[in-house]
Amino acid sequence: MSKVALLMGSDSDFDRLEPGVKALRELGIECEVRVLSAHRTPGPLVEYVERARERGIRLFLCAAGGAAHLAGVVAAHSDLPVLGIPMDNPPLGGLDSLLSTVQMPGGVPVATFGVGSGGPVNAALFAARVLALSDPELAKRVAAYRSAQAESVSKKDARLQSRLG
Ligand code: RP5
Repeated sequence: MSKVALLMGSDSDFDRLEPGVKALRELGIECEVRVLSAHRTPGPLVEYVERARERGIRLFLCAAGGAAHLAGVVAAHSDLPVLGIPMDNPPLGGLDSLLSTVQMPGGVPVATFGVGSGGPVNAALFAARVLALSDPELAKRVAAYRSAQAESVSKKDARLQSRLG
């Protein structure tokens, strides 16, 4: 079974990443969740990344804040796709993380997601869509997720209409 790895630079990132973990679980995607830092644990990070493919990892989701080098370092040590999630930390609110993650030099790709609550969920859904290209059962679950989301928005619209009279 294909797996993804969700790496974060600190456990202080986890609460904001949990919706992404929830989306992966809802879609039945196995996920290894680890705290591994490009700066604080560079050795264990590289060791983990270099052994990931043989354990069935197919994509990395990498979340970090501030001088966010996690996704870039992972992409430098692996040929697997890397999805970067910039964390919206104080004092700069995530612009620092966004630029550190997105502005990679040519040759070392990191697909970077948005700052804020959409980022972790969208990274999870993007990972699901990539894996679904070669997994028809997952493709059905991805389609069902999108339909359920549309239905939930329609219900919200109906509630708003009745509230407005
Ligand atoms: C980054 O530094 C982490 O990803 C986190 O967003 C930030 C702060 O980490 P802590 O000081 O809270 O451990 O590497």
